[in-house]
Amino acid sequence: MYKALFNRHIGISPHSFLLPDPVVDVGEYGAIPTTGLTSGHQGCTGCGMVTGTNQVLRALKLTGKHVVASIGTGCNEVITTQNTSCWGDVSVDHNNFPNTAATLSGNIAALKALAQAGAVSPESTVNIGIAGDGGTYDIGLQALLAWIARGENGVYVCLNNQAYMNTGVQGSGATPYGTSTSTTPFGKVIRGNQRTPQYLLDLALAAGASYAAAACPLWHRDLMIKAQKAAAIEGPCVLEIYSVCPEGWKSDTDVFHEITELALETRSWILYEAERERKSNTVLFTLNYAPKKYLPILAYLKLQERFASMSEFPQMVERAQEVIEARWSFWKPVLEANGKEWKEGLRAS
Ligand SMILES: Cc1ncc(C[n+]2csc(CCOP(=O)(O)OP(=O)(O)O)c2C)c(N)n1
Ligand code: SF4
Ligand SMILES: [Mg+2]
Repeated sequence: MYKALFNRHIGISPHSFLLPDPVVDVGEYGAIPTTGLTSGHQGCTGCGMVTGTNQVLRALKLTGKHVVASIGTGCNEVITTQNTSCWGDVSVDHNNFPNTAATLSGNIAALKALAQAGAVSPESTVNIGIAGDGGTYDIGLQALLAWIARGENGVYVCLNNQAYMNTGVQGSGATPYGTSTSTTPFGKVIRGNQRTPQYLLDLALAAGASYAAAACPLWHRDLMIKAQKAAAIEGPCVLEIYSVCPEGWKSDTDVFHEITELALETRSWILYEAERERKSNTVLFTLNYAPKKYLPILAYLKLQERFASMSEFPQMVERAQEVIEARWSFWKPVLEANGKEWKEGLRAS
């Protein structure tokens, strides 16, 4: 196990104690001189993972390196490769559903061999793997943990839309408690998903990741800083991106912004990063955003049909709130150190 330390400062920073120089901060409204996916993708209107992928690619290209991506089966791959590739100048391989981290590893090995042969400079490329939550939390977890254990340099991106969307909304290890999915339907006897979600970044840090961070496309500046840090920090780095999915969440296509804000204000999604100092095996945790409103979870559930039936059962809403409070309690030392009010036992509605 590692020793956990907290950064007293709450907020976004392009600095990392693991890097000699800050990464590029694109600012609030700055023009970004790089490109993401090219036109022609088939994502649904309001799909969060298209924006997330664009921001990752644009951020990585800011480093001036060539991006080599292993993309796992799932919506992100299907919507970008059906008719024609939307990956532009990114070198892409589409791998099997469980294999993203294994093929990422293969690309890293290939690059090493090319560098030894003098064909490329090892610094000229950044290797990434991109997969959904089903491909990461469930079927691809073994490959991911093994890749982290090997300690290779690269970035693993999980586009988390909290279910297997591409094949009809089956529940995954990242599906929230109470969600109605096709494998966890909301019925009279069993009411939606009875399990609470696992947390990828906990698993990645336990396995030895150098850097682990949670981001969302609404906060593009934070996301792009984190992607660059993940590319620059030595060793395996994991970035998890909150990915709104109107199709699977049964939400309107134009409330991307509102849903994400509610996720942050209810603390359903926490923006944070963790950097590991290997010699002392210490992990420094930084909270990047403390909610202004501390809204109850019910506010988040209301905009999404997938939670509609659950909202009618107060004891389930209470349970969902407890899950959030338990997770949020980790940050208590930082909030107290900043003189912020600690909202113990917030009511669920
Ligand atoms: C070995 C294997 N099992 C099942 C499938 C079918 N399959 C393709 S995509 C997918 C769901 C992907 O879910 P997730 O990784 O969460 O990505 P999302 O579509 O939600 O973005 C499944 C089950 C497959 N391609 N390969
Ligand atoms: S089903 Fe969801 S994740 Fe897939 S393309 Fe549509 S909105 Fe995006
Ligand atoms: Mg998914």
